[in-house]
Amino acid sequence: METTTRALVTGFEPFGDETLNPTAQIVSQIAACDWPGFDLQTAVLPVDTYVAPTRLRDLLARYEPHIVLLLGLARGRVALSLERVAINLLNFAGPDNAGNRIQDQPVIPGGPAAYFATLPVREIVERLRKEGIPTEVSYSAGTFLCNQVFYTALHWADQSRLDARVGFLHTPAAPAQVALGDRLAPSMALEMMLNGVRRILEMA
Ligand code: PCA
Repeated sequence: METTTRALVTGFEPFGDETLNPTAQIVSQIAACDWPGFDLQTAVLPVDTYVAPTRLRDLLARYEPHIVLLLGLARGRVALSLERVAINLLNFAGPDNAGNRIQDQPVIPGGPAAYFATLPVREIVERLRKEGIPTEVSYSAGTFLCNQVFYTALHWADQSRLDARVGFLHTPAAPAQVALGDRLAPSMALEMMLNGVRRILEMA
């Protein structure tokens, strides 16, 4: 019998003073690829602390994915960073795109302090590095939108008992966004980031 793996991959729109978000580009390229054996859904989430989790919960409820891979930009990271843990804390350094500033609030009131990623993080990171893609395990997804949607998805997986594999990948900036801007930062070619995401989905 043929089995299909339902996978949800999300990225984010640009935020703060970023002119682009490579994760939105990765998601649109992933959506355009052929995925034999996968039923793949993609979305680009708004950087809005109220709208993003609502949109994500809708997608999760509608598709009941087996794999959830959330992507976000983390300018300054030197490699693809696969996050190990999501914490139940929102504490923004600046406003989100709707102007919301949140300090010391839980993602889910009454939820556990943290959830661990349910992807095989260590194995994936080691494999990607062997394949020539700079990748690291990260132990903090921050306290902004990325951590918020990661926690939201892990909470959903825990509550729904669907045994979904949920992970979050932070990416460095794309070369174009640092080359043309005033602030230099490490960057990675979009093509390589795309390959990394593809391999993570295959391994998940
Ligand atoms: N990165 C931000 C939110 C959106 C994004 O791409 C973060 O790391 O929280």
